[in-house]
Amino acid sequence: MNSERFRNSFVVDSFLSLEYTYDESNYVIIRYPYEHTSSWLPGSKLGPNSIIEASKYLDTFDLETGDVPAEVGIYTLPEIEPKVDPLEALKEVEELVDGVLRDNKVPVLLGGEHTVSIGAARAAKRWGAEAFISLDAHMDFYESYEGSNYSHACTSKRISEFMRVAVIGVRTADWEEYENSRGSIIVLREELDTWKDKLSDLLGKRVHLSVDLDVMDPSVLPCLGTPEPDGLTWRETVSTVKGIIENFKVVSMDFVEFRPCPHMGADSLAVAKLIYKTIAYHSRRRRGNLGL
Ligand SMILES: [Mn+2]
Repeated sequence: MNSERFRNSFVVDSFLSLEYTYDESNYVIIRYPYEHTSSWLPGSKLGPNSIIEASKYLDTFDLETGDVPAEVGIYTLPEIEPKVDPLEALKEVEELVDGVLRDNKVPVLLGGEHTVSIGAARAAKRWGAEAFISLDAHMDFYESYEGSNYSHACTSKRISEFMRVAVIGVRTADWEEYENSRGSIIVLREELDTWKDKLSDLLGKRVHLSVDLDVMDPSVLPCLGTPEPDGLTWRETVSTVKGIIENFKVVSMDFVEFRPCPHMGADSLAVAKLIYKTIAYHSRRRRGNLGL
């Protein structure tokens, strides 16, 4: 579907300003700035374009891997105006992610709020993903929140109804969430070093990776929608993502809940760099024929 819609087009307003066509690319950035249930500080709808803008100032050479990961081809889909109704929005996200997977490419979804991950996880499941691995300060295990079953605070709960869920980096929860998370894997922030043990029965499986950027400490990303102290450092976040890429078959991924600070570039650049590093690790594993 996507290849027909976007064949031979390229987007100047693209990640790293790359001009690969859709057909030439192995990774596809999907911007879906859905934001309708933010409970505290709004602005995550501004996240995707702020990330794209900052990405233009990244070096394409990756010092750590010695690669130019951009050479795998990264295509940025034209901007999409999200649907207002959550069910319609999730359906649209599911179709977009599914279309990219059908074309044998890796979807990289940029939210918007965490709700969009539900659509991505549904599509990933169609392509064999058995688990949803989320990095998040919050459990997102509410049955319903502020009158909505599709609030950002219900994401893990909704997904747990059709797929295994693991949330890494948790440092706050309501009692209801704590109860609802029984049967899922929760790795508290202070247990970060043990995440691989806690996820041991899922190792090697096909998964969807979701990064709620509030997993990071507010000193790194100060303007999050729902900031929470004692977060992961930049280095802890990158190394955890790297570990997940190396120990699972990540079929699709998303980066959500980033709310850029006005007049600040460091935060958007940090997120853009995290995404680029993730693609670097993933493409290296993919090239190594490790079954992705
Ligand atoms: Mn969160």
